[in-house]
Amino acid sequence: MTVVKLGGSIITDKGVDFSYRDEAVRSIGRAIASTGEKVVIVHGGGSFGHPIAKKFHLSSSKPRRSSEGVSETRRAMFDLDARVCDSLLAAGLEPYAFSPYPLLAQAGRKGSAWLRAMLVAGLTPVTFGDVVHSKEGFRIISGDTISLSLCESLGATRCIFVMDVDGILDRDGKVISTLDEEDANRLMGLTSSDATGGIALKVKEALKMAASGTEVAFVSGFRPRELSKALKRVRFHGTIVRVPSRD
Ligand code: ATP
Ligand code: IP8
Repeated sequence: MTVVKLGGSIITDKGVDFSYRDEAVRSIGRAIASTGEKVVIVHGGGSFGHPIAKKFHLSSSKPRRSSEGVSETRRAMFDLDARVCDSLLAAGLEPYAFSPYPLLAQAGRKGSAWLRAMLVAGLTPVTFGDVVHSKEGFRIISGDTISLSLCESLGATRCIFVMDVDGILDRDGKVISTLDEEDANRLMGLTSSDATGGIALKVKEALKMAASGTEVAFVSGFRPRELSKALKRVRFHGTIVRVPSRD
């Protein structure tokens, strides 16, 4: 079972508010469908969720007492989710959209039994970065963090992060084919203007996944053939994460 995180950078143009990339998501959907792999899809906020979250000062790092902007941000995410599901349906998948909140509130493998049942029935569960509430207030939970939780609760073999670039890039813009801890530490210092921490959060969550035994890959959604290869676990153009062995 594989968790696929569709980054906001591939499903939308993050430089243009509310710009959805239908054809890119369809070709990603076709690539997934052609492999026959069991996949849970998580998508990010891109140019739908992030600009609204930013407008209302909602973020993953600082919870806010006020509920201002919560409905608007979720509205944008549900709008984006409907578009993603339409594209996946057109690509031959049977998406089953759900809000991640109840699943996150019910941690552990037991809480995800229904999700497993959906996979067995041939559906493709689809969820997304969301706004959640805890005793400190409202905050954004990134699709990257949700992907980590899902990998843990489902015991996923793999997580594939799909973005608008070919993988994790070095200082010269070249793809790092195998990301080690040193590369990761450097990237974790990078800042981002979006609501959830950009590439730094992604790498942080990827390292946690890899440390608990999930294979992690980064690939471009503009190269659906490479995504198919990553799903089939054959050599692909992109990045894999290597963590030092504990012995
Ligand atoms: P969203 O958070 O909206 O779901 P996403 O998951 O696609 O989007 P981003 O947070 O936008 O992820 O991070 C991916 C972006 O980070 C890429 O579009 C790329 O331009 C940028 N980036 C910055 N530094 C790097 C790097 N060293 N390697 C790869 N991408 C990088
Ligand atoms: O784009 C953020 O999820 P991400 C979701 O995966 C919202 O970090 C609501 C902005």
